[in-house]
Amino acid sequence: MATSLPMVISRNAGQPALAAWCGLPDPSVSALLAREDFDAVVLDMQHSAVDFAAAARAIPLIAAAGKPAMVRIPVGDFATASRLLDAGASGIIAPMVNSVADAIAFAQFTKYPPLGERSWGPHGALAAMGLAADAYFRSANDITVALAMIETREALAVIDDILAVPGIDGVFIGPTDLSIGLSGGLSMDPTSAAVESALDHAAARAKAAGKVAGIFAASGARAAQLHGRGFHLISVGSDAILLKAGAQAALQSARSRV
Ligand code: 3PY
Ligand code: MG
Repeated sequence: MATSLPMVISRNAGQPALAAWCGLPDPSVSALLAREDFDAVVLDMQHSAVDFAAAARAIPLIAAAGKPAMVRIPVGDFATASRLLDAGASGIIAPMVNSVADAIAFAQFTKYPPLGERSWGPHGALAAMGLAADAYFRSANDITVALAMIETREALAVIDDILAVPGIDGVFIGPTDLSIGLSGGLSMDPTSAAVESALDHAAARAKAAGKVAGIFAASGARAAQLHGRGFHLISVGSDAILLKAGAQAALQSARSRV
């Protein structure tokens, strides 16, 4: 059976799972990063050119590397969440889940009854997960995760209620949007004091609910700062950030005199 996020989290025994974050649409990019020492790979359909076809091609390549393939969907696009799970995604990250109603709608599309109303048709999931239909049907609600993004003042105010929604497996903090919301639109600073205290609060509430806490980190250094603060899943930069940093480092050494 393919590795699921709950398996990775339990295997890591307290150490956060580190995820690659991919917005470059060619599946070869996420397949390449899946072969590095990341614990999971996230495909971002909210703020990138990754569309459903690109995600559906990337998911089996990530699964073949033994890593859970997670996808961040566009805002409110819960029907696409179902299709991505059918394609073999191990988990869905839904941006801007700002109310209990949003969380319930998200769970409806990502969980089979009795938790939700996901419709049967896992065309790629059986191969990606290495499971027979019956085994996938029986385990899907447990091995695939629905993570609600907490990235507004409204969401933060009802985080306990969002975490309490059956079928919601955890939260994923978007620190940049959160900084915009918490400052009333005055600043964008994902490491502001207000965000720091909000993310500690969010991790503590997820722990109290016995659910997953995830967060986006813009760099390895930021991921290291977040280490040990209660997060089970931390994304590390992005494919574009890593590519740019690699290019800059290579050119710097090529131009340095030895
Ligand atoms: C945010 O920081 O708002 C995010 O959504 C991370 O990608
Ligand atoms: Mg965001």
